[in-house]
Amino acid sequence: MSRRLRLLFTALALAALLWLLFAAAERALALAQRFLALPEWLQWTLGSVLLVFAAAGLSVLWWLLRPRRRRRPLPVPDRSSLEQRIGQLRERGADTGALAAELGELDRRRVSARVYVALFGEISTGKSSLIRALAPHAQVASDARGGTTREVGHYDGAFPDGRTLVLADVPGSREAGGEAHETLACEEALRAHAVIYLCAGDLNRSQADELRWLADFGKPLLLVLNKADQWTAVERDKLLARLTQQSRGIASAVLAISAGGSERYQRQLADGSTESVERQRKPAIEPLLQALDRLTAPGAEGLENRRENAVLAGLHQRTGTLEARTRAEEAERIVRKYARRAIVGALAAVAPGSDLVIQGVLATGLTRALAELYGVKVSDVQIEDFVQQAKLTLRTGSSIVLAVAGNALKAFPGLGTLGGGVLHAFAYALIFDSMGRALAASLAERQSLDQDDASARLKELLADAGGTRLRQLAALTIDAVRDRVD
Ligand SMILES: Nc1nc2c(ncn2[C@@H]2O[C@H](COP(=O)(O)OP(=O)(O)OP(=O)(O)O)[C@@H](O)[C@H]2O)c(=O)[nH]1
Ligand SMILES: [Mg+2]
Repeated sequence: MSRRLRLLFTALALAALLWLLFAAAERALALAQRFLALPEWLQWTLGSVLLVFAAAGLSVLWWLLRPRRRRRPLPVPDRSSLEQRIGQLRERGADTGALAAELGELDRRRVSARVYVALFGEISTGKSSLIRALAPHAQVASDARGGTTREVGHYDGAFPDGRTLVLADVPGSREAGGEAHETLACEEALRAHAVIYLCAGDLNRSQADELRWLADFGKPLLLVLNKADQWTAVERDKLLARLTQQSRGIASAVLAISAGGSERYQRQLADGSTESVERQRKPAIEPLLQALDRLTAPGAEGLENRRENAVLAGLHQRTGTLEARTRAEEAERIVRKYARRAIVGALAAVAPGSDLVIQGVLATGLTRALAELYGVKVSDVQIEDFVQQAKLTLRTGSSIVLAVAGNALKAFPGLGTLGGGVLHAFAYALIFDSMGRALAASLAERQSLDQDDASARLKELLADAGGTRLRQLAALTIDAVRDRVD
């Protein structure tokens, strides 16, 4: 229902409710004198009726105004801008091999003009067993132990009418410690024209999330309840009804099948002994074949656009992640460079107060370098303001910095042996490292030079005496001092 229409309904409902309340009030006033004269049971009845009316009005209002989650389509970049971003990353030394390979696979599949269908679902839901049922000649391993499938496998399948398709078996999700396998499965699902989402019961929260994730990429989806042989007809229908409700607006069809799988039973032998035998259950997948036939009816060409969009949207996210990581690594290099310069500057400053001058210049340089890295335009005035504010923060926080530096001298004995001025130099290393990290984090998140946000982060970092960071800074200080002595 559109928002305007909902507002109109709300207004009408409100007017009706008001009218009801006024009418009731007026009536109540008019009846007030007579009301007192009425017997008590009649007074109660009248009151109850009014209450019921008010409750009904409120529930209608709630139904009209209740919050609804709207699906927003994921951003799909155009191919050339994506290639440009990947090229820039390559120039900056990032490993873009996987992203380029994904683009290559996108083209390869388009040219092959074959329909790709990926199976997807939690471990042990019967994906590999279903592959075996759909492609009887495929050599696929299936096992009661979760996490049997470790990589993506492709198998040739065929519809009863002879139309062919490529089936992708993927590792199951939600395996403890199986994040890398899960990523493989997700990427393969995006590359397919359609996805069969397998479950073996009601959807839990993470399964519902997965299904929604696939739908957000515009994947044509079938939600398939496998192992239907384990349920009675009544139970199965109840489960299907629940799954239909859980996947409304997401799955093209919801159906139940038995992929088969294997079962063990005890066989009686002629000599009276028994042996355990494994046999394949007979698959019952007719409804799936029909639904899949309908879903893939447009053919590879007809489904290609949606597939390409999903792959590009996935690549957009992966490229974004790599961009953020590459930038963060570059930011760290910049921060380390300036922290080192600050140490050297602090050791070199002899005239009282001259270190402040040097450090002011360095702070300006650090701010400018980081802003440039994050592509944030900042004026000289903004930088000057920020450095001034950072100095203010440091003035109030200098006792904390000196305390941390003092502790570091004790904790890292190498520092203490270097003699005078080292405490001072280490304090500056800590200040510049904190300032750089605070600024980088703020620029990455806000895409602007937000002084308050960066200062708040700086305060936090100055007081954070985390072990590894201090150890790195101690090593940096020791290096810088030794270099100076040599
Ligand atoms: N009862 C019953 N069991 C089934 C059915 N299909 C598969 N199974 C059993 O379910 C278990 C897991 O089957 P797999 O095909 O290995 O499941 P998978 O989803 O590929 O598992 P992973 O590769 O670990 O993600 C096996 O013990 C199968 O025998 C079915 O239709 N009914
Ligand atoms: Mg498997």
